[in-house]
Amino acid sequence: MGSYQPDTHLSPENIQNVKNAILHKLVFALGVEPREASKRNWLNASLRVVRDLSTEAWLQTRRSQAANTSRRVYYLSMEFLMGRTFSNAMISEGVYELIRAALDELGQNLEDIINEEGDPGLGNGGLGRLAACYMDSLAAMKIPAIGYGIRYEYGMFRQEIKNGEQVELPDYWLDKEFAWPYVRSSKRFPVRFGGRTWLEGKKVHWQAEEEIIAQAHDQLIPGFETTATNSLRLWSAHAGDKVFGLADFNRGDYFAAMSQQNSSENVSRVLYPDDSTYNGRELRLRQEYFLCSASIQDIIRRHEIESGSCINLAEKVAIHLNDTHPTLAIPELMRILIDEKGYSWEQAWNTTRKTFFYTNHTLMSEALETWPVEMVARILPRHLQIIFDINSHFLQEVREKFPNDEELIRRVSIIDEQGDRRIRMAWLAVIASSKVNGVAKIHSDLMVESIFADFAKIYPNRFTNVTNGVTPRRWIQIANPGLASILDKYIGRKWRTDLMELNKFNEFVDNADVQAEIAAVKVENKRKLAAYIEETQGIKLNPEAIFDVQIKRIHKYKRQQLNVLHIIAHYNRILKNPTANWQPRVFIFAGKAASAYYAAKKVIRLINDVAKVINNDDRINDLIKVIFIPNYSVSLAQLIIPAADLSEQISLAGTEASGTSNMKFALNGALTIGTLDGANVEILDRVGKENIFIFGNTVEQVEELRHNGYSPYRYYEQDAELNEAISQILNGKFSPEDPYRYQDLILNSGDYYQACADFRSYVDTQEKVAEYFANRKAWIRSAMINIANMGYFSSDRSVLDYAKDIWKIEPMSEKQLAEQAKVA
Ligand code: GL2
Repeated sequence: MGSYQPDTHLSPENIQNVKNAILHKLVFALGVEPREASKRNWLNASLRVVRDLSTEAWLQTRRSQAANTSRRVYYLSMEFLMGRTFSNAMISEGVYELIRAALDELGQNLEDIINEEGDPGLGNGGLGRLAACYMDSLAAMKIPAIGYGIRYEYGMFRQEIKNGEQVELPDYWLDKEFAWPYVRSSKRFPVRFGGRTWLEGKKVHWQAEEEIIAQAHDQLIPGFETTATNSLRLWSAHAGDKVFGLADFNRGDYFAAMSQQNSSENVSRVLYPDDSTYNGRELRLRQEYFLCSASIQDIIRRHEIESGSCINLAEKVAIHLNDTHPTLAIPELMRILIDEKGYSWEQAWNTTRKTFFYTNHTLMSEALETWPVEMVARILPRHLQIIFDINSHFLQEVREKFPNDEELIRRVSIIDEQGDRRIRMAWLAVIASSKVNGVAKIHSDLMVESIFADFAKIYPNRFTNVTNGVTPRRWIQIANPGLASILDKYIGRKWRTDLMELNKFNEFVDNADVQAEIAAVKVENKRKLAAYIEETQGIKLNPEAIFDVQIKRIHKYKRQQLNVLHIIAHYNRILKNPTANWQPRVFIFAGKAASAYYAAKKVIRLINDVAKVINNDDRINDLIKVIFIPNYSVSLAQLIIPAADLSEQISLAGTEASGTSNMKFALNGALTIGTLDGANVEILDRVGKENIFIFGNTVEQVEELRHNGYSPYRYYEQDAELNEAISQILNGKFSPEDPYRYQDLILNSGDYYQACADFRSYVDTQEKVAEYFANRKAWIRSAMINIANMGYFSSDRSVLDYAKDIWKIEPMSEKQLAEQAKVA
């Protein structure tokens, strides 16, 4: 194999070569004749061509990593929301225009082919998408990394809206051929469950009752314009021969035996559709262990090949836990080191402690994972013993540091002894990790003041912050090519891998010509979105209107209800004074509700009911449109975000750990209306208060209200507009066919997230938004200031922070990568 130096110039010869390569894949990899090929065939043939380039770079990267003494990070996550692969791979390899030209000559349109790709929903929302941005940035920044996750057969459900209500349909994404991953038939690991343990001398034996095979599927993660290429390894579950109920088989009961096989394979069947909430089902525990066990076995295997033994594991291996979901990796590593490699407890614990790192993504109590001791005893008996041992060593240490404080011991014990005994996974993750971080400054501060306050006393140096980021390749270059070319023209191309370069755009914010270009791209993006909405819903939108957008999971704490209350109040105002100089607005929503989350599903219905009434009210003269875009996904986000004027980030202060769409919107020139929550606070710091609309109570005010016994009725009684809007909902104005439909929303649910308390300030701030938008030049200037000052929110910066301050990993150099070019 030669060196990895593809010639990507747009010469006739190169175009011809790419054409030949695509045709070759079409015929010999897919077995399809060109004249019969479907769009999907063309997509898969082209994907294969790009994959060949990435594969060479990937093999070279692997040789460089093996030759290098550096540490590697393993990123364990139950969710990876990758989005489509094709565009990203083409821009990484620098062949976008070449492939476009080749396909063009083959009579195919690149955009059509790109849109043919599915969008695997192997994640719920922010947490899974963050993992995907980090995979992209780790490769671009040349940090040696491997992601580990589960290849769910069914991803996030497909959402349809029927009569205004969410309907969930299965998302069997594997039915569409997807030519990017490699199936690694030689990378298979047994994962065991159940059974019993016993002691023989000092050695513990575990006789499991069931064994499943974890099979690796690798996706290459090409770094942008670098040789560095990482991988994402996803596991699928297969019944090995050991799961066959032997007794049933011997009795000739093939069907009973096979149903056992099906139940084993359930482990990788479907993603749990819960976002920021915890759902303690046994299958989920099995999924979590499945990911952890397969990944830890693979990590140890690779390390032993590269280093000869396990001895220096902690020097070479950093394992990152994306939330507590993969925390069982801790007892799994302990088990292998002690039971299989013969380590003493102390040796194993020393290694483990130095190897793990943990990110906390939410403070909300309903998201904190705890597992019943009884369930873990049944499914993972050996791991339970190890967790008990870790706990007793830890409590011993605490007793020495803080004698005579049994209250403290009760609070920090990994085992919650109240009620049914439960294992607190976050405690285990904190105790076994060298560093624990939150995901935005305010969140990390609150984390050590609230849930981890006791641990911050015990381990003062353990806690830190790494503010989230997003990848500029996907979220500007691919999602918003118009903006990308303006940036290229005025500040050069380097922003793609050094987003702080955007600062240079500050020079142009008063330049009328550049303002006009930015305004034109925004309107163009709005037209594109409007065309999609007209095509899918038959509703025509005015591209001059304010596009006011809230797209994210539907959750009470994110307060879509507050947005709806404003829409209704705005509607009432227009009806009372129809001839005033109103700014036309389009309110756009998208997002899924967890299938068992009753209140969130009701909010979707409310949005659609309100939309029906307002969109069909002629008196409004199209001054308001309310749109719910079904089946939100990464691809839809790429279409919607560049078209937004106003970004709704209106969670109750103290509840949204960071948010990442807030970053994507601002980066694409939307102004934010938001609370002092999550990363909004840091966006404010960077864009300045003149260029963002902050409203609502602060964390301290929220706490105080709660402390004094919050009551929504006070606001309802005192604020006439709020009163009118809520009364209309409660009286069935928007659901005349079922007037009591919303009796249990808002007031009667206690308004835990204080929408009523923030209503006045929200509505007044929305009025300022409309006034400001009327002055289009000032608005565009603010949009440009947002773009120019968002450099900090690149996920490249985030992963470099992790590498330097947390994992202690040096990125590789182009030179190191080049040294391995001619080996193999
Ligand atoms: C989340 C947080 O809710 C969100 O604010 C944050 O941006 C992301 C990524 O850090 O993590 N936590 C969580 O459990 N989900 C999130 O999106 N699902």
